[in-house]
Amino acid sequence: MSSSKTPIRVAVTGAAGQIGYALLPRIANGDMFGSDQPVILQLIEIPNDKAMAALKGVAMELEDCAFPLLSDIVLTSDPKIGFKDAHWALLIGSKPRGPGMERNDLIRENGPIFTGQGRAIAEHGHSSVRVAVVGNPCNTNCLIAMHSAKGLPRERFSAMTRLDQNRAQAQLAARAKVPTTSVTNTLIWGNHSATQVPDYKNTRIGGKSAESVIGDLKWLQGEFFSTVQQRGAAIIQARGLSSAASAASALIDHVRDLVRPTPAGEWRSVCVSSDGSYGVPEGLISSFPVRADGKGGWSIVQGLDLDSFLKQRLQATVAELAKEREVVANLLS
Ligand code: NAX
Repeated sequence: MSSSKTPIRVAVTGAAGQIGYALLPRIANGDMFGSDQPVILQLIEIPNDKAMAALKGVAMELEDCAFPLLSDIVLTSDPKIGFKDAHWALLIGSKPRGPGMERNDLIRENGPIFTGQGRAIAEHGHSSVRVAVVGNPCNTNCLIAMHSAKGLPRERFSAMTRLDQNRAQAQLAARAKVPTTSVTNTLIWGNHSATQVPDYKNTRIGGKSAESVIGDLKWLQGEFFSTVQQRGAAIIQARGLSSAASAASALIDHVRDLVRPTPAGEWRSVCVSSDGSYGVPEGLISSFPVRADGKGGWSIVQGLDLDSFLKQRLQATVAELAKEREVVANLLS
């Protein structure tokens, strides 16, 4: 298949990592931007021989797939080159948590990566560039990149809770013994962390509240909550490695659904800069029910009701986000 469309330039950091390996063939196959939309992959890794050799190997495999939509591949460790004219910047690369490292240490270690990348995206990206952050802690890394990308509107930045949404959708479908397609408007609030809040009240099964269809509040507030919150750890336990195929698939969903208009009456879980909705302090990158307009804009769905359990959990996850913001306050000037 050939296409007369101008290629979309997609910059991907951490491209030689696990998620990159599962993600890049799917972008090149048209899963993210459509089956008639050519892409140029601009792959960014750290400047060390091992990482760059691995990146070269990934590029060789992409070539060997002979994807009709893959117009070009750029390999670099220089963010200026990697983000040049990029329409989308997918920030996946970050340092993993080392032995004995606390969450705050990880936040401090990774922060500077996202200041540099935020600046480079603003300076070298396409004037319409949009950014999706996956590298953890993704909400706070996104906050740092957003603050560092001087001149870029806040609306261009998002972080990913789509994997959590998809996990919650699968758990509810299994419990209700329905196909995953019967579970709609699945909603995650707050931080992409163990404090995240899967909302059983506003998520629907067959058009009705999941709470009423499942009919077991104890399960929803107990096992359902902890399964979704701890799913990442359970995958590591089982596989010896963190989620990669499902994370890549979620990122495909995340970007695709920000590009296309959201169907009437629906929303998707996306971490965006808060405007104060639902009591989330202004400026925090928190997961909300989001609708996309298909023209690059989005809005937070208003007026959803939460019960006292969900409200209290939302406060706790937002308090965690506020604390993370304090830890990196020096990077947000
Ligand atoms: P890997 O360790 O397999 O790959 C990370 C890659 O990033 C490595 O190749 C490394 O060299 C590269 N890298 C590190 N710093 C970089 C920099 N400054 N510029 C460019 N590249 C850089 O990790 P992987 O399993 O692919 O996971 C990547 C990130 O996604 C991790 O931070 C992980 O915690 C996070 N995740 C986020 C999820 C989410 O839902 N938001 C879910 C999956 C995943 O856990």
